Amino acid sequence: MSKSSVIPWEDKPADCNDVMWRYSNNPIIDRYAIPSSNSIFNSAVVPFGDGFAGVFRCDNKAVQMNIFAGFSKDGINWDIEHEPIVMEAGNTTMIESDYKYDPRVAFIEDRYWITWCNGYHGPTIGMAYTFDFKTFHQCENAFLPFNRNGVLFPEKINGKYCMLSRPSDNGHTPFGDIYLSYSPDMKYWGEHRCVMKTTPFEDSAWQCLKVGAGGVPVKTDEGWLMFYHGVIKTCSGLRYSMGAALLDLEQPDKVLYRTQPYLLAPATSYEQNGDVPNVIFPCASLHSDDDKIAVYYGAADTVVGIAFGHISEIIAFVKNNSL
Ligand code: BMA
Repeated sequence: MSKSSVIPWEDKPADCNDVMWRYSNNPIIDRYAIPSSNSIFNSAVVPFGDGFAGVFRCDNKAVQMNIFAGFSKDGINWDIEHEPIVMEAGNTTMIESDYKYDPRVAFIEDRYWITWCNGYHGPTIGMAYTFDFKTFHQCENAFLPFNRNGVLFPEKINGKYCMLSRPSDNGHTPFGDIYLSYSPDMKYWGEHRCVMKTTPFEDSAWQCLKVGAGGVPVKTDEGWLMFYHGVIKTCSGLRYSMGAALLDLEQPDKVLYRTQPYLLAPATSYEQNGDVPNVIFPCASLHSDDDKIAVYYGAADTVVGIAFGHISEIIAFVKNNSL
């Protein structure tokens, strides 16, 4: 993701002992922000023009899942289109999609690439590019079903495009590890490598059932900073929290460090209550050139929130609290 110097920001509250903290006006996007929506959550934003653009997961009142473009001057107040994105043909003539959800957006070279969970005989990774967030060109799905959480790196590594993903099943998958795949052309994906698996329950239970990549990894001197979600199965259902890992810059399937404690777990009313309680699901971040980062996350499958941190402090935390 390209850098933006003015990102949403709020200083850490004096009484906060954690490395990341929530925006005091969370949630920033209400579930009914557009007329058709039942919920707006797991969504992605990027710097665009003199402000920001985004792709939003809006489930409608029939609870059909689709993705919508949106624009913002400040990254906090968003105008989301009232109609879902309509795709034109990209590198394929086949544009099949029973549903679309959980988008990510990566600016690579000259355009914005959107990846999402695409309904094609079950969930897999859909791909499209846009230059302007008005016209979108849908490309071949990256993988066979079933797969979710496809997240592109913002640049080629060793001459190839790279994507994280999480092979899954057709339902509420009871497993999930993060893999990496390479492509010469954004169409054919291979050289699949395992990056990161779930943890033993006794080591770090919040991430013992499944893990999945969050937003586009952020390049730092210490490695690719990748936020991710981790899931535990509790007596009353699944609980989704956020952690972070540092991946090797040249060989990103190599995990250098990875959080044992979470960075953010459901604790506020909008994270604990909603259509799916107890979910923090990061899908994007904005970072500045002065060490600030704002992570955008879906809360309780209902609304969107932001959490802030200083990149250097997050890196130190990941290194000092690594599994
Ligand atoms: C996952 C996906 C996400 C959702 C999460 C919690 O399997 O469906 O979109 O946020 O479950 O319900």
